[in-house]
Amino acid sequence: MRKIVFVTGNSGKFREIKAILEKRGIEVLQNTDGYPELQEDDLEPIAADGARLSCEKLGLSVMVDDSGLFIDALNGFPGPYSAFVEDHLGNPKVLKLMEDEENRRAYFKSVIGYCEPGKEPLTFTGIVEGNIGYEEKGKGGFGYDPIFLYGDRTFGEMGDEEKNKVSHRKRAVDKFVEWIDSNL
Ligand code: ITT
Repeated sequence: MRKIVFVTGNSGKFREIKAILEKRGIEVLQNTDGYPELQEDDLEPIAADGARLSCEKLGLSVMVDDSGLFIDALNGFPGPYSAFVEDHLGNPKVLKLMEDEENRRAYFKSVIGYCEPGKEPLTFTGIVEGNIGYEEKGKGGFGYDPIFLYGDRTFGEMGDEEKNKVSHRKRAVDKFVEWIDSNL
């Protein structure tokens, strides 16, 4: 079985990627060393840089996932600051910011960065569109899942199996696997 090291401290991301890649015959090993994140508006350079730094440090081929929630009415906030906002404000305060907004549109984006020793990093992007709910619903998933409506249910109400069929992360992983299948 092919193996890949995934550098992340986020157990929700790890659980999802592991389940998605296992179905494609790839075993995922978690490394929690972390890496300093670039401050950028786009996730692609953050993921590429994180993959390159981790690869150089570990001397191994590695993947990372940089992701975030982009809310239309808040001009894309929290976007690249999603982890900080989730940790310091949490879903109730994000809902509060959205209280008077009729435009509930939002999307999740996941960028997988992959780097092999001595090579330039590659990125694979996945997006899923949805809406911000008016209250938290569901106990599944992690992070913003209880406030992200996909159709009439939140990702938090769906559970991993169902979320992993349509999520931004699944869409990014599909592109990554396509690349693996034709290049490795
Ligand atoms: P690593 O960098 O160690 O992988 P992190 O949690 O710091 O973990 P990010 O910098 O990519 O990762 O932050 C992304 C944040 O966006 C994450 O902490 C969640 O709050 C949120 N997020 C990303 N994907 C999500 C998803 O599928 N469901 C809910 N929230 C998500």
